[in-house]
Amino acid sequence: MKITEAKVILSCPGRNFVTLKIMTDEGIYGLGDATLNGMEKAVVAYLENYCIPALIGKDPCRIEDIWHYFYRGVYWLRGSVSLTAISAIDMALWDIKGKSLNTPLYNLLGGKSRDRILVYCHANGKDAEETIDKVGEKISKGFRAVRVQSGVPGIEDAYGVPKDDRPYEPAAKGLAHEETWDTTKYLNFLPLLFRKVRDVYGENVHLLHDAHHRCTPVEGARLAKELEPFHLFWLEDPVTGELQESLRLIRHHSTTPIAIGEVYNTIFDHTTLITEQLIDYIRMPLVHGGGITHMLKVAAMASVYHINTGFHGATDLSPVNLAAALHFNTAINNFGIQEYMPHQDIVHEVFSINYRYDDGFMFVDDSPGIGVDIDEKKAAEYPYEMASLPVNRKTDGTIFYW
Ligand code: CS2
Ligand code: MG
Repeated sequence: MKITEAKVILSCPGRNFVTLKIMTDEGIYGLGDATLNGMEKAVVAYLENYCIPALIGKDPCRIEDIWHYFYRGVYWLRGSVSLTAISAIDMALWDIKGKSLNTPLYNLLGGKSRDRILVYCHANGKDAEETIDKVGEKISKGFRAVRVQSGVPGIEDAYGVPKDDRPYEPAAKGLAHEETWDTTKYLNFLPLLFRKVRDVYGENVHLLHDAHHRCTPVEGARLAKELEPFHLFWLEDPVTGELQESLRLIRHHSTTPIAIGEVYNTIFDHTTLITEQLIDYIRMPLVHGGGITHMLKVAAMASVYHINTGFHGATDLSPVNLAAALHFNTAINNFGIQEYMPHQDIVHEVFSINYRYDDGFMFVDDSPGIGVDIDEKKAAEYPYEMASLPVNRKTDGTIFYW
């Protein structure tokens, strides 16, 4: 089999998505998610100008070799843009392989280790009261695990809380708008919030929280310690993961499970975290983490250190990524949990999906390959609209992590 053509489909059904389509001389094609929220056109440019010309003529069955061609074969290693492009190529090649063998992707990864995938949803409100109500709404919909984010008194822009009733989408049209942040107010508020949530709903629901890179190591250690009595399923991104050893301080002070890595893009971002068991869940998703080929290696290394997966699954990762993630989660032993933010209905005008949610779990069907398709004609009806993630400043004006 030979790759004869490949194209990038950039479409904006409610938000921007980048999809790579690789075609072969046997009429089989594969899809890969190449979406990088707020940087979409950088990935498009890299794929169109550098990757696709090099793909033409290659044998799509040589997945491992092609992965290394675009990783080790490229002098300038790593980075979100290049790894998102490699991830899309890898997903598309696995999709082709599954279709050519007429078998679902999970069968190529060792077959089923489970029949249903535990997911967590988002509950967020402008204040503690509204957030607590939202948690109850999600529990009533069968969710066993709920991520709890809330507005914080005295902070204008808390992460993860939409400003209106529309679904939460952090990237706003045009250039980045600026937000302000106050860690002290956040740290003083959060334990009170989780005390209230546990008082109302008890211990029989998994609670998660995303600190979204907003603490210093000692602040992260304080937060993890003060949340210990509320038995979180995980505290996510307590600190920025750039300095892996900064997680040692948090680990030293708390047994609150830690999840990190949605902004990572290779196994090398994790080596200290894994070998020193500084984390409990790996968040790096297929679309930004080198695809199936690389994530198999990351998951295998993590399994030796009792670390499970917990894939990022926000709505700025496309249905192609979500379906591939569900296959991956179906097959590997050290699966932890999958983030599930349902895409808006308009997205399903462009992408036909092969997965469903039911009573706290997700299920992917037995369609060959990944199992998602894209309607290119429909995709063309939603042209790209530039959108940017916010830029964050502390209240004194200092640029900070968003
Ligand atoms: C968040 C994301 O889902 C999460 O855990 O960290 O919503 C993240 O803010 C967005 O994916 C950024 O595009
Ligand atoms: Mg996150």
